[in-house]
Amino acid sequence: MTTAYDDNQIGRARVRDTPELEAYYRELAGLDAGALWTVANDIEPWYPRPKSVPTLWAYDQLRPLVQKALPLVKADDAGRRVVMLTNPGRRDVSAAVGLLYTGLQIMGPGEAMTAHRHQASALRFVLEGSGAWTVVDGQKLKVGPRDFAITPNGTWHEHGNESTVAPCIWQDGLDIPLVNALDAPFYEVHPDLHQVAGDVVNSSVLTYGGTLLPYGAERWSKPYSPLFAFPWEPTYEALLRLARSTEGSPYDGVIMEYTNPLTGGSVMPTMSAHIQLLRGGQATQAHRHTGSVLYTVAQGRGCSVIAGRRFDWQEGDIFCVPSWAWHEHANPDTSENAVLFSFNDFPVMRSLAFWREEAFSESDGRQPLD
Ligand code: 1HN
Repeated sequence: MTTAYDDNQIGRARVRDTPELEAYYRELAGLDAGALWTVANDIEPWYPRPKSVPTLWAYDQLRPLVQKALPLVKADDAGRRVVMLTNPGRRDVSAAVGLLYTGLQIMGPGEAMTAHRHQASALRFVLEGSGAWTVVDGQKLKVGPRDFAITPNGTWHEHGNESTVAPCIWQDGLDIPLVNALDAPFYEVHPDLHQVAGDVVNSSVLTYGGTLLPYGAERWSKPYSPLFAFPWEPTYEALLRLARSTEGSPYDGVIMEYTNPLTGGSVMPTMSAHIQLLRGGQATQAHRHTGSVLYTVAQGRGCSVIAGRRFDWQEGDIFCVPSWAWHEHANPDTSENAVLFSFNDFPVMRSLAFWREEAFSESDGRQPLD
């Protein structure tokens, strides 16, 4: 009898090697060819088998090492002074999970980085420091702790830290491994090394950051959000308001997507981001879906069970959920909300029609290992 996911059945490749076949495979290899049935079950698994493994990067361990980079390398020599987070299964492509890259960038007081642009899209989530600024396509933005900002594909960007005393650390998220996997990377240094920024700081927040749109907004025709920054205070307030009106999702708690205000869609074509609140004492149900997610603990503490492994987290920690991994979150502290920021490749999954999701529904409530 065949069971589900058994490769020893009609419809799957089940050719046994013989000396004759092995000689044949060598002949094919000599012509840069091969027999599909030797790899078919590996390249077409029954369901996603990501190389990425669930991983947590503890901020209290990484922070001193990120700070150590400040005197060790000059920003101008490094380009960007970043400690990247590499998934043990994805070191070959510098991914933190799936085809997503993330890292912690530190800028010393008064530092400024030169401008460049690339095919990859980038996003930032600020972890500490109050002096960070960035110029995205000529627009100066000032960002503080827990603010979220985007640097869409192809936009010139540069940044710095105007504090006179404290460094700034922010998390970068990029789709670089995706762009590289598709052989589509481009990179340019700004011819003048810096952009000429407009006079109005945070102009996109002033223009598009409310619940109303400016007249004529439909003339924006770029494939990304015209709103480049999402300050923390209104974001958290929106989350608390939603929490007053709904129970939220059984899998994600009270969750909101940062969106392009003109379309309601993701802020950039390849990556989207969420903010979610887990109420004190809340434990979500497990589910899984295609698409990779990187979570950053914005506030509070809690734990997640990912593919059968438990990860305890607190503010500043970053952890990943690989595609199709069962996951559930809990905030056991009954007196405090826990808030998770996350970004993902869902727009890619959706636009390519790869999106699938499934609720975990075993009566014993324990996650299987895959
Ligand atoms: C990049 O452009 C930045 O602009 C940060 O701050 C991290 C990682 C890989 C490639 C480009 C930035 C990056 C990056």
